[in-house]
Amino acid sequence: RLKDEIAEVTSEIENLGLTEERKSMQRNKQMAMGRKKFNMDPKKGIRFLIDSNLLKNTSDDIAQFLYKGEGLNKTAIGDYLGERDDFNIKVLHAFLDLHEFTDLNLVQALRQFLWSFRLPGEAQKIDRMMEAFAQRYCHCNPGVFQSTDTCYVLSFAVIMLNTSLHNPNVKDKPSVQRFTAMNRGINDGGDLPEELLRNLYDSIKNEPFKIPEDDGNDLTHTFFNPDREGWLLKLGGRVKTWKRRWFILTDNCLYYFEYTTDKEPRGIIPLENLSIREVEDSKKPNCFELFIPDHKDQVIKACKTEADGRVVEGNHTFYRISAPTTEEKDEWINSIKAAISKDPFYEMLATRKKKVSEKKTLTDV
Ligand code: 4IP
Repeated sequence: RLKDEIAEVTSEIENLGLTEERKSMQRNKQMAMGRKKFNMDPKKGIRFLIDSNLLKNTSDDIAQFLYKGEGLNKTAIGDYLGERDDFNIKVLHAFLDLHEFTDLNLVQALRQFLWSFRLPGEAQKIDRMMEAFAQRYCHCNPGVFQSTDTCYVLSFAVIMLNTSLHNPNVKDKPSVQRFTAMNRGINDGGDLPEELLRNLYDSIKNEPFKIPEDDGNDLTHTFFNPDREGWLLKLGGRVKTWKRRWFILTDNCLYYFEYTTDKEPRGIIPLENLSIREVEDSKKPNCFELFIPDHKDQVIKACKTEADGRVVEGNHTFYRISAPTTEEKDEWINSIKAAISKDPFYEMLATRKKKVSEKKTLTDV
């Protein structure tokens, strides 16, 4: 009987081990799925991991997950940390608390920070992230700068210096003298020690910043082309279906993607000759429209990808787009307006036109 009992207990223990093993396999599977989802759409991925009890719904836990970054795409991390939601901002700060900057100079700290995710392209996101960075740096190194603003301004100066020194398109390379002169008076009116600036300059000159997933759309690009990106709903051209798409505004074009990490856009809308206006839609809130002024039936020059992968011309006489909130609608409208009027060709033409009209009035006189 004893033998039987021992056999029974042994098999029970073995089974227990098996179910534990199965459970952990199941967890790993769920985790891998969560990471995949996160890389395609960070918010959905986090939601999934929380719902599967693999992540606690606290800013600290999520920050840890992003900081470890195992299997996570750094563009997706940057996208999540850059969001303007109060909760995301809390995660951003918790994420920075995990960075240890004590006794690092600003360049060393920036190297660490800029390697932990990929900075998004949108100016406001960059602003929030660099502000959080400056706060953390000053907290770890009290007394180095008069204020976090000084740290913020100098961080940008250093990133710009990196671009100027290492981007082959920038012909005029600043000297250390120019760099120190450019940063005069930034320490709340006073000067920073020359040695500090010289060290930062040398460090950048000797070794450029390493940018994660450098696909040509790096910091250099980011800082010369501040733009906007985010989820929007777009109405179809011939078939009027609303699709959630990830939009990126850059180089005077609007690109839309199915997922944040897609390399190929589903569509490209050059903004040249287009105008933008707010519109009411009976089905969707916060709408705006891109259209050709005075040519309401003309098809807008744009390209799109068909279901079978072919790239063809678009069919839109207008692009109707819905933003998630009124604020985002206003921000998109402003950014697109700025992008349209910032077109260098437009500017050139406008100056010429002005010159011509001035000359014209002179001859008229
Ligand atoms: C499609 O509807 C999508 O809305 C497309 O958007 C849109 O292309 C198509 O417009 C529209 O027919 P279904 O998927 O329901 O068929 P997306 O490409 O973002 O998926 P656009 O030009 O808006 O990209 P037409 O014009 O091809 O019908």
